Amino acid sequence: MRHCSEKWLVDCALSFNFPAQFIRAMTNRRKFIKASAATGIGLGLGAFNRFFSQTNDAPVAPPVFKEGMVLSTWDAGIPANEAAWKAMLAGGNALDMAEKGVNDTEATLSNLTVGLGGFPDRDGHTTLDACIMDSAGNAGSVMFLEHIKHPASVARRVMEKTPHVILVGEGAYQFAIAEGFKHDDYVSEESQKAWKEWLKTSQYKPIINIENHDTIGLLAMDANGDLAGACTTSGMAFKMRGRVGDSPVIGAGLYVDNEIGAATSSGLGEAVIRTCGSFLVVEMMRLGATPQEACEEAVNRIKIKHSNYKDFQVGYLAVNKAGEIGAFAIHPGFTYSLHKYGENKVYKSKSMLDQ
Ligand code: SD4
Repeated sequence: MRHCSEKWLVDCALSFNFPAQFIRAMTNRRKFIKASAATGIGLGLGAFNRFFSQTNDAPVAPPVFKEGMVLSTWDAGIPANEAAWKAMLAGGNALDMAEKGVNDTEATLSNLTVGLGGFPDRDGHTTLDACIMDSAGNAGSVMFLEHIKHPASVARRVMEKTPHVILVGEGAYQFAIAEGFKHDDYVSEESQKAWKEWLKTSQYKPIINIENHDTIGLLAMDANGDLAGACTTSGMAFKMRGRVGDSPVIGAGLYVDNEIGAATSSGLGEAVIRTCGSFLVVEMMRLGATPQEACEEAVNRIKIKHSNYKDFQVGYLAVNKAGEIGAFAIHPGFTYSLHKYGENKVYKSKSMLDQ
């Protein structure tokens, strides 16, 4: 059995470019775990303990949260959380909760960032991206899908009924129709009007927290403590035709590992894709970070890799198996909705630029 010395840990962390405060936290945690293993405590550190279960440290069983909870992006997450909760009360598992939750947002045609009411691309067409992951690590995704009301449900069918993970464009549409989804020609007057206004300058520049920020990433934990997630969007307003952001990209806009936790994102997808954001958050939790620390590190990674990071917004949400959550964004203004302990409320995320 290999023993991980503290020096080995620090060397690894340095080679992964972890910030100093994280390395400190990691080594402190290790000391804490050694002490807590002796006394039988170790709350909130299940993932870390599992990481070190190959060492001489005694593993401590993770305190899995089993009361059910839902965490989703922005204020628009409130009705989605409610729908997810209903799915759980009706006997659904985490995957059903995730799908039904985001379906509610997709059906809200006044939402200008999700579903068929979403802002169009620069050619005037609304194109939809979505993905879903279950607690077994299965994943499904659709990208650049048009005329289908519930892309997240199509993503679930891709996951459950095909040998693939991703279907795009025409192929995704054909698959949806073959699966019984209806062609829908809905066009939002409001988003068409905004597009015509945009055409006057044709300037593609995300406006932080203002231009379409209601993409829904939803993380669900059922009464068994199992995790699943879904993310669905019409993407950045007035994007180039064919552009796909982070939301349907497994590991970018969403990642679920039922052993550890789950994460999702909203904001400028390109920055999230470049840094494998949601995967990074989950992997940081695997190494012992709290969900909050993990979200902060993912935002920090964006800062390190983007000299223009002040010009755009990205926000992350995360949950671990203990039901602890994290939320962090580049700018103030990122909000999230949390359904836990019988309450469904909006909270303001902390952010890098108001610290
Ligand atoms: C994208 N991340 O397509 C999405 C946009 C978004 O709230 O999150 N808007 O890049």
